[in-house]
Amino acid sequence: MFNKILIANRGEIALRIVRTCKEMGIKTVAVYSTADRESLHVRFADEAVCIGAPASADSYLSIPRIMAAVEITNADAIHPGYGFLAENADFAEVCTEYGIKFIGPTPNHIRKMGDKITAKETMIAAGVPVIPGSEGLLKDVKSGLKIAEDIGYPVILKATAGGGGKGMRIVREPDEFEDNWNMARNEARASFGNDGIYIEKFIEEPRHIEIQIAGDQHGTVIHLSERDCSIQRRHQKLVEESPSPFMTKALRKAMGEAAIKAGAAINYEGVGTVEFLVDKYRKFYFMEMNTRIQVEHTVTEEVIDHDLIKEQIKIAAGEKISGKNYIPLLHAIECRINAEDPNNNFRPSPGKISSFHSPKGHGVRVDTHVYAGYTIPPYYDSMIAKLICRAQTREECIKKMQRALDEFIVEGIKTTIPFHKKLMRNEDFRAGNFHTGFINTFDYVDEK
Ligand code: MV4
Repeated sequence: MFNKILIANRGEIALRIVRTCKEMGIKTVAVYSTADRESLHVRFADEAVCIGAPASADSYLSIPRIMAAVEITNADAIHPGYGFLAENADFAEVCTEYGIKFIGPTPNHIRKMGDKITAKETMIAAGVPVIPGSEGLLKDVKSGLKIAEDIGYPVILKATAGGGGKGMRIVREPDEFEDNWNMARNEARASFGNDGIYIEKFIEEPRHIEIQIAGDQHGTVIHLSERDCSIQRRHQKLVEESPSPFMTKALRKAMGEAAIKAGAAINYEGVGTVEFLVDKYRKFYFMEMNTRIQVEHTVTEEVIDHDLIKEQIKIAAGEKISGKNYIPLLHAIECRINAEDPNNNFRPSPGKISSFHSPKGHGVRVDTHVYAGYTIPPYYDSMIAKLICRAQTREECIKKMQRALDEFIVEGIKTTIPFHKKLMRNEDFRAGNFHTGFINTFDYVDEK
């Protein structure tokens, strides 16, 4: 087992990792930018090293600065958290060259899944269902039009370097093809420096359901059930839950098996997530694989009663996983509390938190690095806390979430708490009747 883990991240996830390390008897090193001196991840780690200026490029994204912190603290492993360098294959490679264990998959796994066309080809070879579309990149408008004709409109153009919706265009008829093709290419080139585009049948009103998997260094891959992440706004998840209200026993079995196939095909090491689109007929299609721990891993932890960060660390240290798959024992929902103004297009609302009271009680979990008197810096993402509730049933879980949201007091800044209160009262949400377009039809206006 590791002696000392350096956490190459900030905020709630850095604190989340510190907590598990403490429980495992592993020493921790926090790194922080000058904007993050007062964050709880810095306070609770055994050691802390300032690695630079607030801008991510000068601190949390700077490989040389992080490796310097590893060297002076003598850490033997790095946990990258999510975001920043978590899916940077070059960083994982540098770690290996330094003899430092990167807690996550190999550089090869990261590269394979980071390029969407390569990921899709790998899934086809593994026998995982994928969305009908082009084989590989589109060569030109003419061949694109031909494929669109074959698979039938509407179609969607996607950037192979993409993710998060950038470089994505829906095309509803042949007349619109060329303009959308040009826009997708330009956006992809500007965002990723790679204008490779592929085409797929557009799935109408899908659900986003993802399967958590884990693979060890001995070839075992398991799944840990699903999360429904259909409640998103502009490709930012707002609410996640497990089990999915759309799930059936048969669908979970089929999706679980497909996710295991996906992981086994690449000999996956670490925890990862296989994302699927599920249509209204419960047909499911591989979309992407995330090779990191995700923000919403907590809902899985709550429903299967397992610490996923601990699993990551044990896998990285070479331990075997049991080989058994997991099904949800309870229901859990996570609401992301962001420093954003939901009345103002979710505009970021950084600043000083004048008062902060976190909900408590049975079945309520709050993961956060903030507190009363803390100033949210404007440089990073706006998530300041995750509120996770769990109960025996979805109905009880929603009631508990409503109670917990009512108890959650954050003053001095705007937050997404009122948005979540309204969502929890929505009839369609309560009935489990929603898809990825739900938020576009849910118009949030303030309570008062
Ligand atoms: C799709 C799709 C419909 N059909 N692909 C959005 C982000 C990117 N990772 C893939 N995305 C989508 N791909 C086909 N063939 C609809 C989306 C999509 C979406 C997916 C998951 C969660 C939210 C979404 C919101 C809009 C569009």
